[in-house]
Amino acid sequence: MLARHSDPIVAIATAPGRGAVGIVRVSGKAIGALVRHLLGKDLKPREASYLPFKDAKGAPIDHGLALYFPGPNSYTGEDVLELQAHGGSVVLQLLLARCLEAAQAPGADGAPVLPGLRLAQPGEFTERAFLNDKIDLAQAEAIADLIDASTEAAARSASRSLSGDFSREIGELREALVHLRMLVEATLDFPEEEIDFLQKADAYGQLDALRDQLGQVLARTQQGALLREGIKVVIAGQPNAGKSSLLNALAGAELAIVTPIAGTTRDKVQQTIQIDGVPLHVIDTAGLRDSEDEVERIGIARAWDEIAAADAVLFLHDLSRMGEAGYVADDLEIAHTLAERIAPNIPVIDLWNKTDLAAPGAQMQPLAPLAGRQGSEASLSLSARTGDGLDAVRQRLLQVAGWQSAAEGLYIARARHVEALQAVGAHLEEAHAQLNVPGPALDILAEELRLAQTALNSITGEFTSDDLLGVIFSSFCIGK
Ligand SMILES: Nc1nc2c(ncn2[C@@H]2O[C@H](COP(=O)(O)OP(=O)(O)OP(=O)(O)O)[C@@H](O)[C@H]2O)c(=O)[nH]1
Ligand SMILES: [Mg+2]
Repeated sequence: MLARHSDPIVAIATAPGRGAVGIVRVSGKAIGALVRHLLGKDLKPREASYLPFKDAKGAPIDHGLALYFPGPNSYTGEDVLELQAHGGSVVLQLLLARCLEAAQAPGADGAPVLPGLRLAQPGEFTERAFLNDKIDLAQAEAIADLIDASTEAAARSASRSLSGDFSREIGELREALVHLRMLVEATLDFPEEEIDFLQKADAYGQLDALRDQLGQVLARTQQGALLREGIKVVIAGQPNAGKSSLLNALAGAELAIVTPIAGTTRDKVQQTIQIDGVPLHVIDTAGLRDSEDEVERIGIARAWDEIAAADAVLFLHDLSRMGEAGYVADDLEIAHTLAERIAPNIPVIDLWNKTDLAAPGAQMQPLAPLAGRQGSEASLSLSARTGDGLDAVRQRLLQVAGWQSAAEGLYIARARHVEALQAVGAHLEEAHAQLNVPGPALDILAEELRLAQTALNSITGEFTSDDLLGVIFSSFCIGK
């Protein structure tokens, strides 16, 4: 543990601004002396006391409630003091300064009351809770996700992860893995009985069951990560196809400028929308064409950059112009470039816009260079102007994002968790391959299983590097 992990810390725990109540929170290994110095008496554990909060000269800064939670029965696992005052920024700043000052004041023995008390860094209270085994790393992340949740589905799922649903599934996987490792390690010690022993103990069946179980957890974790992180959807197509109109229709607001002038959009316009609680980061881009205009050319280059980084592309066509040979040829050229520039696993959804203007029987054929790609299965038509067909677009987006349904019992997860589970899967596949050749190399098998466990452990934070902890906790708000 680093030295900074043992300093006593203090912070304003409530959001900045005006509020009925504001909280200053202190955490440290032994803060009883600070409590006495600040409040003039000892506090009963976990009982609210209504008191004046006085400055160094004895004049009250405010009156409020003080709560004392001696460790380990506290949020951080250390002694925690909470001062609940009125929620004004000046009052809380004064209280915070008073705590820091009181900590430096000489106590009965002449030494400072609470040496080393300092302002907490973002997430440091929760980091303490993790380091003191109050919660694991996945639960700590769920606290941040609960605070950041922007939809009911995200909040409920974060709450489930926080209460340990996700960690429990990881724990069950770990148990099964440890059991299998014990078998293999034991066999290593008695090589003459090797294969027989593994067969009798059904190591094969255990590994298969473990792979199945991992597959299910991975599928649920991917749903949880989708709920938290969403996907990036780029709207692309020729000028005037109605890209900006589509963004506005999806967002339900006039975000991007719409005009009949081809080349209206230059810079990208981005908006996060929610469909079924899944966040979709939708980006409207400049219409794709050969242009002499310097500004438009830069806009088009940016559009291609966005397309290259998309998780899904909405390729918009103008139904009212499908009769123009030149228009169709240009669409085909864009389709060729799209097929070249984006990975084959990125879905491209063809959308035929302006159904309200379309000639009856207008062509809606998927473009050949993109045929066979996910998203191109069936054509979709809509009118960004009237909103006709928009729901089907939303459903198709959810489908290509891989969203199953707003199933009950979903827990929130992060891309980091998905990657860790995929690494576990890769090691289990290696182990499976080893076990299924004649005369398996048991030491390689054992090593693959060990690596699988290391990857699994990184989710809940056993043996996680300090760098990773820094990244995770620095994204919290101060005072949490
Ligand atoms: N009738 C009809 N007109 C539409 C529809 N969608 C867009 N338009 C019109 O088409 C014109 C171009 O729309 P935009 O949304 O600006 O098109 P864009 O693809 O963003 O164009 P650029 O920004 O120039 O690339 C505007 O006059 C829109 O009102 C539709 O579904 N029906
Ligand atoms: Mg536009």
